Amino acid sequence: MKFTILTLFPEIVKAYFEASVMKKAVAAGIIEYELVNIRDYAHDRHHKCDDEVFGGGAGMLMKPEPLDRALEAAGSPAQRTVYVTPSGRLFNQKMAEEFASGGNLIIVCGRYEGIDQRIIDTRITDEVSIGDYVLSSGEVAAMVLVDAVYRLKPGVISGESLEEESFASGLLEYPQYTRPAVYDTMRVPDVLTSGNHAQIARWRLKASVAKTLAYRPELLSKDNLPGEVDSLLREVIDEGGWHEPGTSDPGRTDQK
Ligand code: 6GU
Repeated sequence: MKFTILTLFPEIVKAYFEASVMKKAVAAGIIEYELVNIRDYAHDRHHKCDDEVFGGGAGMLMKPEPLDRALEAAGSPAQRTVYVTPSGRLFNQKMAEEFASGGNLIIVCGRYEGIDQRIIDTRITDEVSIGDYVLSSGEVAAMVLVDAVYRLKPGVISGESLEEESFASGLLEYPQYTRPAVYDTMRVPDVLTSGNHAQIARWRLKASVAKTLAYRPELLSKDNLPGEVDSLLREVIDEGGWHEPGTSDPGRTDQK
């Protein structure tokens, strides 16, 4: 799968593709990428890419001509072309899965107040926002989108890891612990060191339910949840719910 990123600041995005898990996926040929500097398609003497907004108002907009030429060269709109913008459709795991199972992606990063609507009308297939907050530009949002998508491609991450994580089951992921079993007087819950796999699975599901109830209660009304969720939810509520970070923890042996 190839990601073509159109940006005025390719250097922001470059480091992301050249490190860690992404670097390995590129070396393995699972992922290809191309960073296109939109400014290379601005043909005037000053390589101008922005201009004032018709109708007035603060801020500048990205001009249509350089973007249009850069997108034409990249293969848009025949190829799926995403514009990352706070006024787009809210990104989620389901969209990440859909992008991952589709073809190559072109991603446009906006700067300033955004891009000319005529480019959206003619070249953009998807407008995507990564959340209800405003970023200074699209590069970070583009990296969020790419990251959520590429890790779902076969061979990047183990299938088991993908199945266990938050959202795969419709619930937030349960707490996890590694050695030492007692750290600074805090004990790992006994059940996790018991070797009883049925009890461990139950503890994890219950902890997932408790955490989801505390942080994302709206997720509990979905109808794709594991069958035991209802009864575990009742237990969680009876027992007082989730312990927030920094408050008393059932694994602790003291009250520090
Ligand atoms: Cl995709 N871009 C920008 N600039 N800000 C955002 C966003 C995208 N998603 C949420 N905030």
